[in-house]
Amino acid sequence: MPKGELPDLTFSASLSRRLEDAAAIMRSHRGFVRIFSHYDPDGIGSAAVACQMVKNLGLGFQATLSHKLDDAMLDEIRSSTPPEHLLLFTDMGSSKVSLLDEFPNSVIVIDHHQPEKEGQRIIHLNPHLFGIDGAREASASTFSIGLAVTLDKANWKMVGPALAGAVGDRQNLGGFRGYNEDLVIAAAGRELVKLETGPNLKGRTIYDSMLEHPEPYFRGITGRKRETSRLVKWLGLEKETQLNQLDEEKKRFLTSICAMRLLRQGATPEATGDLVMTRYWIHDWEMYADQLSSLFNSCSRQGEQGLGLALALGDKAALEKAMEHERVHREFILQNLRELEVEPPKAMKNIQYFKTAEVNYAGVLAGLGALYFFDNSKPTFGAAEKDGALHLSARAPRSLVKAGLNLGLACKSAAEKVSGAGGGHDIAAGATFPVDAEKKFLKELDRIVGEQLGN
Ligand SMILES: [Mn+2]
Repeated sequence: MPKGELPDLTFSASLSRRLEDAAAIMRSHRGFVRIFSHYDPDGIGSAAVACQMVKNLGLGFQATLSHKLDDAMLDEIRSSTPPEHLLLFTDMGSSKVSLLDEFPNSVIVIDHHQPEKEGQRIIHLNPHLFGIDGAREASASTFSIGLAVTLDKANWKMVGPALAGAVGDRQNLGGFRGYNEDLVIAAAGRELVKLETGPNLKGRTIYDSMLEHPEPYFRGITGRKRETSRLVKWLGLEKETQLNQLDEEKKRFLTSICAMRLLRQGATPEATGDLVMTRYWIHDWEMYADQLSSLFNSCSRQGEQGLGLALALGDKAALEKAMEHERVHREFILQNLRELEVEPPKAMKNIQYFKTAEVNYAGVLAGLGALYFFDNSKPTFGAAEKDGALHLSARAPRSLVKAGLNLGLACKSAAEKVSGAGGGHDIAAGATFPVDAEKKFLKELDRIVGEQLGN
């Protein structure tokens, strides 16, 4: 790189050609642009990048975020969009290439899900088509940056929301790799992003992190003002101290104390392992990419993906509102986890089980409890009642899965015994069944889990 020049992304010859094709279509376009994206953090990040690049071209646009792109929605788009409008799909579209190819409009798809095929008429930007692993190395939002900066270097400023999108798709676990890593290195060279390795504390200050954030969860501390103050004082820190104000030695000390506490309270090895990670500080946002991602997520959870998009585009009022949503969400979780400390899940022979009031939170609570302080020797099942049915979420530490546990299969067979339905992964699963079958279901579940674990 010549001196004084800012670092850039470099692309393979074939990707570079495709990006130039897409850029040429966008530059020569004179009409309206309709943007369609997924409603989750990666979809929000991609839509924000798309909106910004279209805006920079001086084009009018409208963005729609939705849960999925099915044939009915495509029909609706086709019949409601004049053929001279440009259609831009992000974080969706790769599974609908055949249908999109039949559209009279110019269509650009930026997606990272397994593509149905490459297509003829549409411009299809999907990492899988260019030898990049779309599951781990590029998300729709980070891949969108490729086109955005091909069009205009000013679009580099959208790299923060893009990284937040990739974090939402969990591509940061173990550090960004491949395409994402190249993007982060270039963004760091442009002083947009700073890489930091340290304890994964999510609050503005260390005190806030310990008091208000359920991850990592410190038994007897998190969610309790007096205890948090005492610990922060004992650590030799002020209430206002921020993580990135600590020197390396203080950071190491803090990390080891956190790790020790987690070990002592019986947290799983994965919880202690996740304590230290590489995080991506976004200068323009004055927050880490994972914090921005979690704000996007709280908007989606509330069904307010439009708010998420406004936030991603830098709207300060949207930021305030999203932070408020997130605070309410965290408080509910903390209150329930504190209660579960006092009244732990009921232990059966091979499983543990608790009930909570909110259907949408049974899985989160089961997951956090299992990770941080429940009995590690049994899988956790959390349930909540809704409309005469029990909705149950199952979580387990990795050690039990290694020992033969398969929660998906266990939930499926136990639910079938009581005319319910269940399934999922070995490590996380769920089931739904009639409320009055609770006892029978649990007995069956306990038996199956015992069998799987050879107890
Ligand atoms: Mn995605």
